[in-house]
Amino acid sequence: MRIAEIRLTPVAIPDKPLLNCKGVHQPYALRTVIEVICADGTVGLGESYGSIKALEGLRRAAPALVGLDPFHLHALKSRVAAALPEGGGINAKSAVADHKLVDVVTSAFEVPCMDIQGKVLGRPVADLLGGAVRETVPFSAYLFFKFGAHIGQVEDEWGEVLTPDQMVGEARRMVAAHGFKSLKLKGGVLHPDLEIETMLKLREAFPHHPLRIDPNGGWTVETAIYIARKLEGVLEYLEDPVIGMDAMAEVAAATSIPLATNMVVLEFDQIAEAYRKRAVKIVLSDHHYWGGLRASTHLGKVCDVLDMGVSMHSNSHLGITLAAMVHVASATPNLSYDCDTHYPWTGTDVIDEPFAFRDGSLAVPGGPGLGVTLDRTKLGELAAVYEAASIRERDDTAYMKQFDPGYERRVPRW
Ligand code: GKR
Ligand code: MG
Repeated sequence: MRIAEIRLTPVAIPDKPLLNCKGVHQPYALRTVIEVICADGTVGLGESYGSIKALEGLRRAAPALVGLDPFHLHALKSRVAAALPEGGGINAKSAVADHKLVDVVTSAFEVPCMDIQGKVLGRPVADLLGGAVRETVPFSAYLFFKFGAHIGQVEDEWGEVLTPDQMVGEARRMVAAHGFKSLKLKGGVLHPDLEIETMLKLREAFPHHPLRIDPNGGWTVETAIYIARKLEGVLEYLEDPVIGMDAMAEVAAATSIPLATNMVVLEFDQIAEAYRKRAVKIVLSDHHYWGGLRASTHLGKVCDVLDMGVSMHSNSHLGITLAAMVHVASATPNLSYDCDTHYPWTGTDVIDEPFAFRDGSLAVPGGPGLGVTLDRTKLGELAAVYEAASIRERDDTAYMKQFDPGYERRVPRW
């Protein structure tokens, strides 16, 4: 069995004006839909980032994979590494963390290869990862402060969310619509006292939901310790309160709340330092940059050995990514936290049967492979949106400046 052709389709997904410590989401989030086609006609699906560097890396590596056996995943990685000798990172300058191109591209092609393997064997991808240890995978409601409308557009269905009470309203709607059993707030947006008030109001409104807040390193060590003291006993975990391993270690030493990260531990090489410095108690996995689905289960094992927890990170994404997330989460035994997902904000998809959360969870697709099929009409529509859009790179700060010309990117902000 050999790979005969690879199709890469950049798409633009309509997004909401969601706020974070670096600015606001642009009207579109960019992704790339990947189709790996074997000589016998079997097609594997994948999804990855749509930013310029990621897309260029995918385009440069794809020809090197023609002729590869989709079961040969070590060879896949070496071919990708050979095709991208200068490696480097994929993120735009405005980002605060970077992801290695070779890992990102390897992962992007590993998923469709595993989809193919599953189709050939008649088994779900979860079975290729050791088998599902849970039939359903729970997700948390990903809450964002937000503007009511994009520039030049009418107000969206969520309206403006810029106060603690409005945030409780957003959470109620999210939970009512999808049944989520835990809540994660994207913080670092409002003044710290308002974000503390928000968490306390969420606690009051949802007494039994585990709560998390993630300001993406938007706080100084001093601010983070102040906030942690006010939220002792309230949070399940505190995600990336500050930037840098040493700063995380300082905050960790000052609070009993476990610290989680998708910003200081992004690669296997960084785990030892985080462990030594006791900087982090929970690592967020994400198959898009950890090197793939198998690498994500390896991360689970490493964390298990080090007595660290595993949760799952998300960026704006479509259903192909969500399918992969569900398979790998189901097959990572110690992934004991509800996974993040931006899916409820996406509102559109390229798969024939978009996912619907039940009690905040998704059932592991029965397969074979990822268990999802491509809606070509939708793919064509979102590809046309990409072609027509002027956005080629995520830049939350530049877009924020259109709302507020005096806005400056400051990390930490508070
Ligand atoms: O969508 O604004 C966002 C998030 O801030 C995202 O970019 C982060 O990567 O969700 C992510 C996180 O947990 O840090
Ligand atoms: Mg995070």
